[in-house]
Amino acid sequence: MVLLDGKKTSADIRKEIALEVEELKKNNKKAPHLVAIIVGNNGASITYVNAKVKACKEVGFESTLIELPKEISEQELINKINTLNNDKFIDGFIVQLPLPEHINEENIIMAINPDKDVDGFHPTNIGKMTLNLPTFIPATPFGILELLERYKIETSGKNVIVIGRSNIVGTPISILLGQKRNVGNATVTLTHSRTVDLPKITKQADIIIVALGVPNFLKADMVKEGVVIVDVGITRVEDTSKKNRFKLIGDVDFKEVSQKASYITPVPGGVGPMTIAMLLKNTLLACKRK
Ligand code: BQF
Repeated sequence: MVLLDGKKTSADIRKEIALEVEELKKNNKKAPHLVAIIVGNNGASITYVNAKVKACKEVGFESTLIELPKEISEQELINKINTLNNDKFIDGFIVQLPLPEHINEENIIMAINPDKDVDGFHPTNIGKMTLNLPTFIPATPFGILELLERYKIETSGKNVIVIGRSNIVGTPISILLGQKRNVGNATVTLTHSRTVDLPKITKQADIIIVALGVPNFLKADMVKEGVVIVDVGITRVEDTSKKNRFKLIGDVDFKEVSQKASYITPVPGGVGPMTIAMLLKNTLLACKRK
């Protein structure tokens, strides 16, 4: 079994980006500038957004964190987004999800200028992605493609099973891996809560991508020998022995499944760090496109 080491791979990518930023600066060009908006004080969201700001610093990007109160109205948030849309010093921005109940996420995503939508969540960008046109690929699926590429895992002609149909992971990765592209040309099956006899399907898979949010969901008796496993799950559970009081649990029963897998991502240190690295890649791309 080979570990798909997202921690190391993402560090390699950050180093590559840092070199490109140095080049930009040498040529008297501005460093990429990412803005992150966070609404309210959800603990996990704060951790994620801080990780993104820290990663920006590390590669030499400008970054700005905009913290807004949880009571902010949808219209006020849209006004803030419009200011960022029109600010020529900002290359890209993200609105950290999830948002408070009273704000409609769809309306917020649609307010973002697609050219600054480095999360790649705007319908225009999802449409472009689906048509295999140049765009911002959502960071988590982008990170999965990059991880498979760097470990030289063949996807062409392979049987890929995706578990979970979210807009952010399951749906886009199933579209991407079926496309005619470098890491692609797979035969993809997208499974979800209405899927009948999931183990029968997963046992046929060469590659399984699990993005469900159910800790330890995928068990050894659901997979075949030699399978490639990508675990996107990251459920935070309290752990008083940890200095940050939390541990992360994946959707895959790693102890069991790693015995049968040829390649497998760990949690933490698998897809998570790749997500952050690919957000940086999209921000660099947004800057270069201008
Ligand atoms: C790691 C996210 C659910 C909902 C909204 C490194 C991250 C996670 C894990 C991280 C995630 C998950 C992010 C690890 C960003 C990934 O070492 O395993 C980094 O920061 N992520 C997010 O911004 O919003 C989410 C998951």
